[in-house]
Amino acid sequence: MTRYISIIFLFTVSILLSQAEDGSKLWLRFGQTKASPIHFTGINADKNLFAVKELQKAWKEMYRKQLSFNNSGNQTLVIGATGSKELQSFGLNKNLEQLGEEGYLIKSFDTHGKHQTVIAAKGKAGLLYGVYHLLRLIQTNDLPENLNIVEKPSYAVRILNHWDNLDGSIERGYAGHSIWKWEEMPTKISPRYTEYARANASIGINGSVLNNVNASPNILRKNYLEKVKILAGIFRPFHIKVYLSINFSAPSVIGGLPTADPLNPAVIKWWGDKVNEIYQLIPDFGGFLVKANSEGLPGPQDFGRTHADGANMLADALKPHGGIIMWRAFVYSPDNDDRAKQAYNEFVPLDGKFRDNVIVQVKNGPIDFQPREPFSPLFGGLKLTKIMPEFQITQEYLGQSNHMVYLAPLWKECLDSDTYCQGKGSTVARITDGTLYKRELSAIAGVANIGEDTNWCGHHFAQANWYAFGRLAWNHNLTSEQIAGEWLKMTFNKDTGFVRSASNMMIASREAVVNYMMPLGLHHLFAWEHHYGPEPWCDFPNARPDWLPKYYHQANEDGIGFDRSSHGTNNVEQYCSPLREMFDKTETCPEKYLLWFHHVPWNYKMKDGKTLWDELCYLYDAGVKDVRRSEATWNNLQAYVDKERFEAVKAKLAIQEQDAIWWKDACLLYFQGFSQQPIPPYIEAPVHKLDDLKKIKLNMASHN
Ligand code: GCW
Repeated sequence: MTRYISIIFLFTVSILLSQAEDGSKLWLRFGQTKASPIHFTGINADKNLFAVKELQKAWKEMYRKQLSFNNSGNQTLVIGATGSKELQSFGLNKNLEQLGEEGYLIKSFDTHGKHQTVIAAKGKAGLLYGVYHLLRLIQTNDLPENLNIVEKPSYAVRILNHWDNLDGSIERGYAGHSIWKWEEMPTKISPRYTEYARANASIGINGSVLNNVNASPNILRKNYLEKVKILAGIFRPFHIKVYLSINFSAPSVIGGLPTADPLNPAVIKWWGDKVNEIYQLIPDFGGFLVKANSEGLPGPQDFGRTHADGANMLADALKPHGGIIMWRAFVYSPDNDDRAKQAYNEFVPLDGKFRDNVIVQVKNGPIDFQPREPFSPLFGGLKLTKIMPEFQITQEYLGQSNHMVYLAPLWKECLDSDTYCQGKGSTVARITDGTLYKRELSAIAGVANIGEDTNWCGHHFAQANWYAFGRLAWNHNLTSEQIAGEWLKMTFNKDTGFVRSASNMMIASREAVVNYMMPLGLHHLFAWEHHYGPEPWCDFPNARPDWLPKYYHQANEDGIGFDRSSHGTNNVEQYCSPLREMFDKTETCPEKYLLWFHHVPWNYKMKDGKTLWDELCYLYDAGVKDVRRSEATWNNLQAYVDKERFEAVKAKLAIQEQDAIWWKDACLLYFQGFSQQPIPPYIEAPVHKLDDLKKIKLNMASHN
């Protein structure tokens, strides 16, 4: 009897557990959300199409049954590619041709008393994306009676960069270990590989670089390539290609050659053979991502060659197979003057020297994924070379997996920036998406925030950043609000009031982190090792000067900020007119970049009449208040969110509030030592003592 009861008990517990809202399903909670009424009487499509299988899988989760293959009802869903019998009567072939391999149409037709909804595309990839689009409309309750959707991606390559090491650790990963279980393959294949692919495909991501840019040469060994092949096979139906980061010295480290000189014939042959070996295993392999001569990694300059020599040698090996090289421009050295200028100085002289299957991958800002940076002057600076933005989805410098920071506004700020380099309207988006220079190959990368945590990203709201990256890569004209709205409806709740409040909270979160960490263009004030908390005072003997905060804030008795104007390092000159002139003068420089480009006296008058010091105090304080506002908003939304996720987010917001206060107190108390001015009475007085804050040593070992 007791045994019987405990079985019932276990059964009940397992049902409850399987329904627990742990975030594991991301935005694909087909079974969890209240599905809108069924719109279709049946489906007319080839059962064997992967897109159709994906639709049916989701359908079953939503409605507990599949959509019947039946064309006789009056509300049919038709899915078909160019030339298929299902599409014959709709005359869409011409329109589809213009949408390329990945574009699609979703269109309603009323004929002979029948209302038909057609998902049509040139090929399988487009159909898959069309299906996910339709599912999203159902999930968000946004499916109108008549549809006329035409979609085509902004970027050809929409790719995640995993900084995952072969030992399972993740550089700057804050959601547990890597999801790639290299040791287990091929014996054990984690179900997460498929879930990962589905989640990515559902938002339009079509590429994945599996390993860290600080790459182990071992990834190119046969035993690893066999495992990469397994992942490629799982991703293939989802239209996701695999790419690898390579180590430039692989020919010597694993190939036994005496050199890795890109112009050496034996090295060229080694790479050619290696690339052939890869394509034998993975015929649709995407290509390589390369970090070379950067932060101590090997590269062509070790042999007196240029970045172009290195990139082109690899590009030539990949070219016959259709592969590409994404060559990172993240280069800087402590011996040069201003770090913000170095990538431009290195790469602009090479403009036009890269093969056509090379894209130079550039971080959004010239330094390193700070809460706010102006766009990198390489966007606009490189005219004859393909260039792609690299965004950081993982929050290395933005509170990691503890802070809720919605990143779409940060990325949009970069994409929407006008470089003016081919006149007005030369935005970063248009330069990189291929429209300005009429290029077919275009790409955008995001450094993934994915790990083996149950909810994938560490913080439930960090899922929104993975989602937003994919959606913006697909369509950079979407607004941050639209994306937040979609994500909230699918992930949490469709209630209009809930979506409005939660979306406002998300949108405000980016400016909040700028305020409580590094307002007015301040940057690189974070702690040396973990990059989590503040350490503007950080200094020790023999440290690389360009890795120390004081290199960047330059605070002294006169003022604060880095003079990059024409009186300083003249970094402003790397920007095109009229930005160059605008950034050059304190009066015309946007205040959000003031201390990025200028060293400004403490008593400088800001536009609102405050002194710089008072403004700084005001903004740090505003950041803390913003976080408190988010906490209040979240508490008000309790009724709309399941207990598990509500509590988890609430607990993280409490940490964020404490951290915001920590940042504010640390920065203001430290800078006060230079400004020698009181903290104005209208802001909250510091609760910490500077000496105590200086003693904080975090044990963040698990984070890196
Ligand atoms: O910001 C730095 C990070 C490194 C990273 C590097 C890069 C992968 O702290 O961890 O290395 O950027 O982008 O290459």
